[in-house]
Amino acid sequence: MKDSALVVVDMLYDFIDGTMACQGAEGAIEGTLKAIEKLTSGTDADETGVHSTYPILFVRDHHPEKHCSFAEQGGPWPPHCVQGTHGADVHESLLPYVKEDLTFFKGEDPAKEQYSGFEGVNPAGQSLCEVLRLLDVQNVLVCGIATEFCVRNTAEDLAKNGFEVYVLQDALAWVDAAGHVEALKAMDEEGIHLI
Ligand code: VGL
Ligand code: ZN
Repeated sequence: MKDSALVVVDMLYDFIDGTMACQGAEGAIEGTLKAIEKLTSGTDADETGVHSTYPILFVRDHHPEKHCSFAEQGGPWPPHCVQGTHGADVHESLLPYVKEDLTFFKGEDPAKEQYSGFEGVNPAGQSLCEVLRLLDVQNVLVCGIATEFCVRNTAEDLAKNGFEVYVLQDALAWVDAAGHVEALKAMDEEGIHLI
C-alpha cells in the first residue's frame, strides 16, 4: 500500500503483563511483528536494518503520578504507564522499530483523560496528525491495546480527519472480550476497515 503508515498504540508493559494486563496481549505482539515483517519486506532497509519507506509510529500512554485516570484520583483505572517506570515502556520486541521522532506521548496532562493517540505529541512537540500529514500518509494501519479505548479512539479520530483507516484485527488486545467485539462492530459501521 502506497502512502501508508502503521500506528502502534500502547504496546506497553502495563497493558501487556502489568497493572492493566489486557487479554490477547501476547497475540497482539506477535500479530504486530508479523504485520511489520510483511509491510516492510521488499523495500530498502536503512542502516539499522529496518525498512524505512514504511513509517511506523508509536503511541505511548504516559501519565504523571497522580493522573485523573487513576482510581485514587477518582478515575476508572489502576495506576498505569507512569512516566519513567517500566510499565510505561514499549515491549522490547518492538524496540528495533521505534524512532524517537515517530513516538507520540499522550495522557501527560494530569487533569485530562486522553485515550486517542491522534493528538499525542513527539519530543519535538509535533502531533501524530501533523506528522502523518508531513509524511503524506493517506492510509493508516492501526494495531495495539486496548481495542475498546485507545485503539478505537485513535482509529476514529484518524477517520474523522480524512485518513483511510485499517485496523489489524490479529494485532489487538482488550480489557473485556465483549467490549472488544462491540468496538470492532462500531468501527466497521463507521467505515473503518477491519483487516
Ligand atoms: C488505555 C485505559 C487507560 C488504552 C489507556 O491504552 O486503551 N486504556 N489508559
Ligand atoms: Zn492511561
